[in-house]
Amino acid sequence: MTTVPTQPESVAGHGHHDEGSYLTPKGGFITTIWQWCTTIDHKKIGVMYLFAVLFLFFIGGVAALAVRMELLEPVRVLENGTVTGQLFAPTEGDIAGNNNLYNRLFTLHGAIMVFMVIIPSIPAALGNFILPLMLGAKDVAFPRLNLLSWWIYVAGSILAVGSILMGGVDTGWTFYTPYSTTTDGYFQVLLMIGGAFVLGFSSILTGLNFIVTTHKLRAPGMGWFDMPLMIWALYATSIIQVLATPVIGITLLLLIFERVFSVGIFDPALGGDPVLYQHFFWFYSHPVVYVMILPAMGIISELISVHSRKKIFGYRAIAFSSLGIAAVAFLVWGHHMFTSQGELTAAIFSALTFLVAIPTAIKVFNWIATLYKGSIALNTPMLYVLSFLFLFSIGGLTGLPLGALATDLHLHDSYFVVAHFHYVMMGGTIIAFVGGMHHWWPKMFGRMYSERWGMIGCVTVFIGFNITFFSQFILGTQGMPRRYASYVDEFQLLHVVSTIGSWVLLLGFLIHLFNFVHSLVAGEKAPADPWGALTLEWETESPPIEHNFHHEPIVTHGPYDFDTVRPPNYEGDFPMPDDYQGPTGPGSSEPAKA
Ligand code: HEM
Ligand SMILES: [Cu+2]
Repeated sequence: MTTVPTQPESVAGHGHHDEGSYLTPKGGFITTIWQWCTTIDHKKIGVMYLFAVLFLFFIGGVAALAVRMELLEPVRVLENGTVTGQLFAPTEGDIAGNNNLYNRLFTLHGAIMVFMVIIPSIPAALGNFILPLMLGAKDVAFPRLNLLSWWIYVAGSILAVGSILMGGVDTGWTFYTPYSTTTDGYFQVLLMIGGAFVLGFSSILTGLNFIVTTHKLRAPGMGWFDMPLMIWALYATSIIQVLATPVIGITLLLLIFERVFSVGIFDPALGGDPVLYQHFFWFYSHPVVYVMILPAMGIISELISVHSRKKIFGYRAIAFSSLGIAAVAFLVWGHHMFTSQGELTAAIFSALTFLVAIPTAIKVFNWIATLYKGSIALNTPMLYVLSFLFLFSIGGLTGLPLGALATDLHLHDSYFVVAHFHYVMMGGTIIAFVGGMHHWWPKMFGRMYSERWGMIGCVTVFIGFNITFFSQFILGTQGMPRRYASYVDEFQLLHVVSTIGSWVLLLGFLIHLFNFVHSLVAGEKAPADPWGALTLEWETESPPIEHNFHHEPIVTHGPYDFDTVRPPNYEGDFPMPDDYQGPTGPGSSEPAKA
């Protein structure tokens, strides 16, 4: 297994290496809290996002577990009149009440996971921490704006969670009209939509900040093609955030106007058009699925190269395919509405949808080519990379039958769609996020986690995930519709399987939670560069000092030049296969055999 040495004093710079760390409190408890709340340090803002995202992931997860519990048994009315299989009935046998609460729970789950967890998880939490460090910068371009983004995120989340406390919303995370303008729960819907509206600004401002930071604050010597691929991915993501998010902002505003002032925009009863809402919504929400997946792909590019100690295969192809995905993302929104548009339109959207496969496949093939003959480390980040490759491929490939008109007519609004988007959003984004958390954890908190428990957690999550969601592909093809609290008896077996899977998933995440908490309390001190990585964030100590670097770093090599450059701060000894040709760490006199 990997042995990790403690940090040498020379790297720490100032004797004891906690000194000057951005985490060191400067004052009493209250002062420290206040300093965190008003900090313009991108690292602290990233850490605050991280904990907020994890907290909301917990709330959204509890809702998901409740939804799965309800589906353990179909609602049955027995001959003597008793009703079985309802988890949420407010009074015995109240089927409508049961379904009502069920609708609220899956809406809560979807809205929290999409708007408050997956969208900010990688860019706002990890990205905020990593982006300036990777660029060799002291901070983002607009640190105060960054603090504002954070507080806007908090405000939006409070509005949305407030709507839940007031009784919740039953529209689904897509807020489709005319239902969302007519359903009861006037204030709850307004609060939830208002929350999503406010959250959008946080997203836009973070995107803007990252774009300017990438243009202006790269370390001397770092040209565009010397940037780590994570930066390319965050850059492409930011472009989508800036361009697409205003559309959802305006759409939600129109929805609020319609609800409050009865302006006829989407409601046919008022002279509006409900399909117009779907166009607006997906014009944002399709590009946004790439806001979710592009940064995940950035993480995979970093992790796969570092943990197989191999130069990334096809650097430019990966960088440009990020931009390609960002461009195509804006042309395919109509594939969410094949059943509510004309045939020619649908055929055009279908054809455009298949274009996405090209840049996506380019990335997957490049990653696999990177692994080929690499010195693959068996550790938690690498296990997450492999999980991602497997799960995301299934997710992406099942997008094809959904993008093809003939098959989508059958699969639309079925559990197949639910399984598809969980494979891409959770199997893709969340898996990469958790993998990235392990990779950068030592940098963020200066402590190592237990590699063994990390791997056990990863395997548990992987197994639980597939049990939970693969069964849903089958359910969908058999005709199980999404968003129903009950079903015909034939579907029960697969629903039971899926629910059991959700418990295994829970176990996996709990293992990670305990591992991280244990690391914070008693973890081994992390060295500056525990993995032998070459990007700039590993050149400062772990955790970084307040201003990131003692001296402005100067870039003299590419981010993945493992065949020619020895990571300067790397002291460890990875197990290498016999034919490994790269560096073996500093101090080795043997020249790299390229
Ligand atoms: C890689 C190629 C992909 C293709 C071809 C594709 C295609 C599709 C299609 C056609 C639908 C609509 C299905 C229907 O409702 O009948 C769909 C739904 C969906 N996809 Fe994908 N997809 C891809 C990747 C992704 C990725 C990367 C994500 C997110 C990270 C994603 C997230 C979603 C979501 C959230 C929905 C359902 C939204 C809803 O109705 O609630 N997809 N996909
Ligand atoms: Cu889409």
